[in-house]
Amino acid sequence: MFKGLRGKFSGLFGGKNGEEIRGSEFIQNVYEALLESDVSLEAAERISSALSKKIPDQKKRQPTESFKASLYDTIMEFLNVVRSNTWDMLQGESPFKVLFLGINGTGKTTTIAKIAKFLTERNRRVVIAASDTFRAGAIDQISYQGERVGVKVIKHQPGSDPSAVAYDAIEHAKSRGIDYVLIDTAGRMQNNINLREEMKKIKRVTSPNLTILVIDSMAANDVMEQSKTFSKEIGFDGIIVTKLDTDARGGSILTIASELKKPIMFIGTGQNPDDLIEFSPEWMIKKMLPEDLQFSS
Ligand SMILES: Nc1nc2c(ncn2[C@@H]2O[C@H](COP(=O)(O)OP(=O)(O)OP(=O)(O)O)[C@@H](O)[C@H]2O)c(=O)[nH]1
Ligand SMILES: [Mg+2]
Repeated sequence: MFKGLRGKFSGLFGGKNGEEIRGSEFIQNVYEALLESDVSLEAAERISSALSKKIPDQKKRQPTESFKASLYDTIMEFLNVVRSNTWDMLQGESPFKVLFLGINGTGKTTTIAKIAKFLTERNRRVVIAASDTFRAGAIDQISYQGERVGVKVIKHQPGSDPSAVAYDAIEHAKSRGIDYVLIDTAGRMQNNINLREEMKKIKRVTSPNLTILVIDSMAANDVMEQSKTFSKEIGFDGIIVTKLDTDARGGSILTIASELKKPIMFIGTGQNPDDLIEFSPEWMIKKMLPEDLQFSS
């Protein structure tokens, strides 16, 4: 995880660590390191510009040491924008309804099992709504995931109304004093207007306490525009970034932090129900920066 980003940041001084370089050269190196680590162009520009503000007199040669804390502080500033009080976000009236949205294959269904496990381990009672009635096999998949973590799945026939399934799951939770309803939905391309309308309908019918957008870290840059549209049209409260374990370059978190500005609640680090970590900027920056850059000004 983040090997790419950490490796690029290790090379920031181009072998001149301990010597003197110009501030402008350092900023340029950071900019390139970000782009090579798959940070989007827009985000790389924003981060470099924030860094630039911390480095006066950029033409003057200065010891490399003097630049290190400014990078740490800049990255931390961006990560702080997406800092999440994850547990607080999951508190509210019972049953607390969580709607999971996202484009195809981002990891919604797998993540729901992880969140179900996270909650049951904290002694909360959970039910899952199999509201992806659209994709063949989706109901079997969520049923399997539910079994894996010992959580009941409310389901209807394939092709049935997703909102009706969610409604049933909520009624089930109400009648049995269940704390959380996790609503799985069909993955969809954001350019499909009918499916988008359907998503709005699910949101209207269920009035979720929390709507989570699930983003695949490998595709993060490609889906930024779509995610912004999504944010405008449907709205979401928090983000889960999946597949960080397969993301060697590691720039996606910075892209998301710079462009979406919504709390990142969790990150997914594998295919199993245990592979979930609560997002923390402190944890993240330890992974992103090499050891000799781990200090603040
Ligand atoms: N390595 C890794 N794989 C993951 C992670 N999360 C999900 N996956 C895998 O990604 C694939 C898609 O996951 P799903 O949970 O089916 O994704 P989805 O968003 O529900 O997909 P649709 O319902 O088709 O939109 C599966 O093979 C998962 O095992 C993760 O954090 N790491
Ligand atoms: Mg799914």
